[in-house]
Amino acid sequence: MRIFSGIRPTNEIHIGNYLGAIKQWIELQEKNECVFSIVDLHAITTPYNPKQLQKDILNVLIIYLAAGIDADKSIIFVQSQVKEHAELAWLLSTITPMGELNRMTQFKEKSKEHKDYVNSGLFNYPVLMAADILLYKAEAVPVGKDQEQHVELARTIARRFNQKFQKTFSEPKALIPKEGAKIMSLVNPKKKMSKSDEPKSYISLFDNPEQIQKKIISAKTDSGKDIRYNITKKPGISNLLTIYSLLTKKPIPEIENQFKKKSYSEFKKSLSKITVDYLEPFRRKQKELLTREVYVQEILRQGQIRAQSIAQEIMQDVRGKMGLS
Ligand code: AQP
Repeated sequence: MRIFSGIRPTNEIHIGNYLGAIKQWIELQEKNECVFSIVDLHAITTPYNPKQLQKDILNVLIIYLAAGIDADKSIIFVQSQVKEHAELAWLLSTITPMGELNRMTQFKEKSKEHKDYVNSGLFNYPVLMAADILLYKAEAVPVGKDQEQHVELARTIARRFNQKFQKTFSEPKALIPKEGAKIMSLVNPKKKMSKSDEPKSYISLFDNPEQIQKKIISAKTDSGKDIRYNITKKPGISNLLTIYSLLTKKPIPEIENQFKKKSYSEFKKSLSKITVDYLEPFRRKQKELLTREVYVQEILRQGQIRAQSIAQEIMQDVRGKMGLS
């Protein structure tokens, strides 16, 4: 199966991005042909600092490598370096009704969040995402729950293209993890953890041990004392239990049992230690890779060549079918 997924190089990549998306990629790359992009064209649809963008791209690459993505097995590349993404997005936008884009939850949320930055690129984000996926004829897209609607739209666009022109694309499906598909904010556990929120609401994969401890200890919990999973009555503790379970691979009932007569603070201390240890390789790898600029740039160069060779062939086919030369 060919797989496509990506992350926006914006702010700091957090444990939600990792548990919801990247963690699945590591297993998938063993038996599939994987294409992982650093989607910078998506990053510029919300406010950003041009001087910071290349650093953010590098950070995402380091995270991919530190998490265990193997550049020999998988294609890792920067979206804007393969021009066909923008071209296919334009072509697909001509078969995408505005009404369908108007329904997209992320557009509504992001337009509320950035009232002075509601640009047409943000509106067309899902078309570019469909192009990202279809440009490689990917069959599956491992993402967190928030991106499910966009993958669904990519399916609709693929189907429409096949009907209107000729059968070209398979309809991609979203691969959403059973657990961790929506890690919540540490400040407001009713809201998704998001990198554009305040830093204390998320754990960055590069946070140092003190930062991790501080954020977990001050994470919002619920009334009562029990360490018990109940998403409606105890969203704060339930979110922390989910993270605990995913990092230790222990089922939630076992963790509840382990902390049966213990306090919130004991549970949080234990979770802090587990998180610090889990993220240690990320910090180590970051230090190492920041000193290996040539090696890192070569990974992106090779990735660009490999991605381009697939994209160019598919684009030529698409142009022909749409009557372009
Ligand atoms: N809280 C989350 N829990 C689980 N998965 C998540 N993802 C995002 N937040 C969570 C998944 O991470 C991947 C990369 O996301 P993205 O950077 O492309 O954009 P996003 O979904 O908009 O992520 P953020 O963190 O909310 O970033 P900002 O604030 O920049 O928009 C996707 O697979 C996503 O599902």
